[in-house]
Amino acid sequence: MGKNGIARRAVMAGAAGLPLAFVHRAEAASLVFKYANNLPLAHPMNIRAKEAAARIAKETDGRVTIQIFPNNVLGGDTDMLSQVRSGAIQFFTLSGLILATLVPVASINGIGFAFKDYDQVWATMDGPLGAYVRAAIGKSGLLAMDRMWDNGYRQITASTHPIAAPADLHGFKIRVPVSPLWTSMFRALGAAPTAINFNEVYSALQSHIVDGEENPLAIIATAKLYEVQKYCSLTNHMWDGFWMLANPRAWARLSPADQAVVAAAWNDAALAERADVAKLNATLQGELEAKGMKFNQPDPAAFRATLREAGFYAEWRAKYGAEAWGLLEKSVGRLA
Ligand code: X2X
Repeated sequence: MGKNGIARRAVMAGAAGLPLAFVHRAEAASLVFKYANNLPLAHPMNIRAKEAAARIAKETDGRVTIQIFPNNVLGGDTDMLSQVRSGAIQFFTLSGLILATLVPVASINGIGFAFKDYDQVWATMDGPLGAYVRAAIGKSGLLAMDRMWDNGYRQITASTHPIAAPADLHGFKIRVPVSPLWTSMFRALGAAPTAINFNEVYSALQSHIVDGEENPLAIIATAKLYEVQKYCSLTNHMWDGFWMLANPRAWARLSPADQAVVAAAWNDAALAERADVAKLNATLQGELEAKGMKFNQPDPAAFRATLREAGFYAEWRAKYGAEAWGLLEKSVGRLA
């Protein structure tokens, strides 16, 4: 009998007889969870996630191993959303706006020009509106950790011209992420948006399938979008953040104590990442200018007025419903 035969017999005997050593090993075996995301390794999200993974391994005595799959190596966002729902991946950070393809209210933080500053953002998303959205995510069959991770205030980049006023957006071929809110907002501003997952953005810009896109400075820098974009207009047109999503069946395989360790590690990492991104966004303009990007700072009032006149706020208030909209306005003041 060859080596394979012996190995097969050993496995079968183990399964049937369950000798003590075998059971012991099985109990000690680490649960290996995949965490996937859409951002480059250099982005603070991946830096802090790596630290969290090390903390989780240490504080669970090796019972939980997190493998990180950055930079869309497991697919685009809409694909990874299917994977975390099916359990093919166990953790996934996703923009609330894209998650809205499954949980409609999750895009509410992206309403145009809603948040005056970061203090207002975090008071809202760590407060009642965040809890409301998390509950909706829970009902949809996914689990969201308490703390959102910062993506940031979004800015418009272009290869063709700076965006200084709403008229500069007329007919502008702009990539937006896959999300009804994004498409609706840029249509209301008069642009011609195309929904494209982030893993295809660089090449779409390079080949001029679109002339522009919009993202926070930390992404424009770490994903090297400055290589294929000339202008950056500091529109701050919406705030975007990521929910750390877990597959609930995978989560249920953890003991309550290990769940607490994993949740604390992800939530603390989110807080550290928020500070990193805020710092980066304050300093990156100079770096991007040195790489050749031209910056301008438009007055947001005209963009807001265009959205209002197009019925954008009224339309989305009706979509989200009075309760969610009320929670948002309680934090940020009247929008429509
Ligand atoms: O797709 C984008 O533009 C990104 C990376 O900002 C999001 O995750 C929404």
